[in-house]
Amino acid sequence: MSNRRNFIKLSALGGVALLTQNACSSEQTSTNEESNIEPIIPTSNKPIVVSTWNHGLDANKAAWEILSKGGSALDAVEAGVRVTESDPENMSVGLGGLPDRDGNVTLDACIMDHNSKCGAVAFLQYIENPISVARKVMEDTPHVMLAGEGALAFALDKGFEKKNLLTDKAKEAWEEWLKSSDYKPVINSENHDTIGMLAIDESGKIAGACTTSGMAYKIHGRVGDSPIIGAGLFVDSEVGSACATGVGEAVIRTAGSAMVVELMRQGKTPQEACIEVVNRIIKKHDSIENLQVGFIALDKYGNYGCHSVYAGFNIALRDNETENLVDATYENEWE
Ligand code: SD4
Repeated sequence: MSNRRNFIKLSALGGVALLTQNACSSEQTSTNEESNIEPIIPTSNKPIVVSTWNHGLDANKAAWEILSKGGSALDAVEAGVRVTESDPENMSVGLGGLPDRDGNVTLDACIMDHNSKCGAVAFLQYIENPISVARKVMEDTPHVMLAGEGALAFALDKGFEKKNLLTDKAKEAWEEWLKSSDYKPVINSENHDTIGMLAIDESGKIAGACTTSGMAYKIHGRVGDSPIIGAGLFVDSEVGSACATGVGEAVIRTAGSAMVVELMRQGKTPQEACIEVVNRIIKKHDSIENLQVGFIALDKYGNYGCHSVYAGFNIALRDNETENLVDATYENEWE
């Protein structure tokens, strides 16, 4: 394992961050074995929104529009990730997402609020904004998840438009892939991926959302972690929230996001909790070749952390002081 990091340095990411445990930064390094992390100081940094990858910057803008006017975290995360879903240039979420190996764009999404209410859709086709369908599942049904054709029928019944989500660019990429049809789903070595978003609003309420087109060229019907409450996303207002990006199978095996939140409940900082779950994932796999997974955690005070198996993961942060990208700490460099 190359470039293993050995300590955490806290650094200032704006005035408020000086007082918090926000431990991700390009200059910061970490491991779960040794750390000099200090106790959490409840700064109540709110409102705040954090989301995965570069595309999180635009998504955060939409979320901030709502948060900065006193709107709810739930509305903010839905509006935020819808931006990424509707961006045809983004090839890993919503419209323009890379298809499965048979050429179908199939989408997974979930949303969760401060009351532990949640909704999800899995293996949904033809709907540009699956996060909004997930919210309808949460609000208009007694259920948590709808999948496949049933989810599509529900969405159409709720007035969502049916449309072709396979853009020319994604189709060309798929046709190129078909030439080899090499079934080796590799994700995350590039700097764009699933969007997971966590927010706290002015009133202190927490919500999260997660949405993806999943692994490119996957087997038709494959569902990842992103629509699974506890895997791709988890919110518990007593503690905080977490979301995941990367190889969904590895996240599901460790109940990743729920585990991050539980570790925070036991007293770990958001950063320590992310590091611990990343290391559990590493430990449980014989090989971590191409096994990128990254977590973001946000505690109820607005302290955040982020950590990944490999370098390259970053998060977008927006609060009253800051609007920027923050590099996650990590365990390994790509070979
Ligand atoms: C999945 N976790 O479907 C999602 C996709 C992702 O990096 O985040 N890819 O497994």
